Amino acid sequence: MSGPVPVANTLSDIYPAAALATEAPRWNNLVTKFEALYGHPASFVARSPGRVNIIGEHIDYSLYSVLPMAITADALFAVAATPAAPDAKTFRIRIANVEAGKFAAKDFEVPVTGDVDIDATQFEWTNYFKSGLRGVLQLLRKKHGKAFRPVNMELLMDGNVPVGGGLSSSAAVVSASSLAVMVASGDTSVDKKELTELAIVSERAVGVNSGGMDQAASVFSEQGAALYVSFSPELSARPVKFPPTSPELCFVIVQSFVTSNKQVTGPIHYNLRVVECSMAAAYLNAVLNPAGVQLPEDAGPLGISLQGFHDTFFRHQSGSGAAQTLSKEEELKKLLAVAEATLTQEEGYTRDEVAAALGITVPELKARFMSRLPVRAERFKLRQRVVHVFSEALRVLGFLTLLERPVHTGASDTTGFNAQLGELLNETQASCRDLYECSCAELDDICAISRAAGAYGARVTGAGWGGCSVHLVPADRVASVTEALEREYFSKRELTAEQRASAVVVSRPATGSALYYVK
Ligand code: NG1
Ligand code: MG
Repeated sequence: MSGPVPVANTLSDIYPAAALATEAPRWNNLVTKFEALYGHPASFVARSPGRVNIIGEHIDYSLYSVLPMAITADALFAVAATPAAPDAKTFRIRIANVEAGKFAAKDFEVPVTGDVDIDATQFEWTNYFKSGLRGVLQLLRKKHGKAFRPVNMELLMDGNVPVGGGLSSSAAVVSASSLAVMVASGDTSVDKKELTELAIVSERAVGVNSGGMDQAASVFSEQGAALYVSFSPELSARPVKFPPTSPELCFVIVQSFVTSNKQVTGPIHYNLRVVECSMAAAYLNAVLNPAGVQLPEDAGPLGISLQGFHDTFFRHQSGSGAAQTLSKEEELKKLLAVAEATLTQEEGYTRDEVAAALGITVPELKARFMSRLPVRAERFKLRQRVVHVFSEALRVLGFLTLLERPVHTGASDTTGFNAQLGELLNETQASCRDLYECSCAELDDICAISRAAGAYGARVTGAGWGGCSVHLVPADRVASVTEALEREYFSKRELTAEQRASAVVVSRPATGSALYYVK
């Protein structure tokens, strides 16, 4: 389902009816402020939303399918472009934020043939824009060669995805920035797949070995549907509608207000998990596949993935005569058993042990897995990580099957359909807590409080170690879940009024990236 990013004619092409009362003034403010700031109107607005992941956590970078949905909160860029002088050595970017007090306007020149300077060690609000800009320039130079001339751009941003809360404000900004720069540069029909791939690579350039779920969800999502995103054999996405259920199912997003910043904790959390999964793929390949088999180079952040091992493993199995076609579920179940029998060390594996299994030296191991971004660990818990990945990939398939072939169709939930969806979420939470170790005490508490107050299921969403959680709640229990969280969690923390207001949000699946031409 690729194709160009849609052009919206009215805001109701983008937002659900309930959101229009707040979105219309927000957009008016954006274009009015643009004109006041730059002295002429914007020509278009590029928009990309945040996302919440429903199920499929920490498996995108192992190239297993995931099921996120876009939320209404988004990043908007109002844009005007003018051609740079034909002999100009640089072009000029002026960028500002509607929250001028919080984010200072920036004005910078970029060499027409050179690169965009980004200091990833500095927290600078324009870094994500710059990473999008850099990615687009590289792409357009590759596409059009010398014929490509960058343009001067004026931009005004308005973003309302909470930052650092697990809702992917970063992917929203990078996707919207990339879209803005593409269109400003004259590529007005932007292919969704191209935009997603661009945003994935651009975001990796600012210090996180991320998978591609956030950008795919931000770009491809459709209103009223979750998005089934696959990364292998190539990036693809399709909307999956939620069947009508009674009671109606609500997605409730709850903030823990525990901040976990990947730029800071990457070496012991996120980036370390990416390294562990890639090492596990290499380890399983070395131990289980015939001697000499190399894992294929793929779109995983470190170039090999558990999905790559998965494919080679079954290719060699069927090659050995035991040809038998297994469903995806059966393959994953088999891999789960094989991995548990192979990776027996609960305490983890040292560098020496992994290197020995791969038949390489420790310096070679470091160069291959730990040179791109630093990680800190004495032991790599390959068994726990792999068991999480294979079982989580199975849960995604289970969830998808439930949605696409719901047993329940009647007016009341007699078959326990909602409860089955919820149970899968709860299993994910247990796996994230015990095997992947990406939850935290506060998130565990939040999930327990919510379930006790009537949620079908609750779990950490996004990278974890803080941030957000997602809850599947029957409409008639949203109030009691909210009250319980207020009483047992939020009232015990010191929160600002702004934090209180965003602590619990009921979210409906929203639209992905869009363009709007200012009339
Ligand atoms: P967050 O931190 O919620 O944006 C991150 C990754 C995803 C995915 C999830 C875990 C980035 C930009 N995104 O999401 O690709 O791996 O963690 O499922 O790092
Ligand atoms: Mg992010």
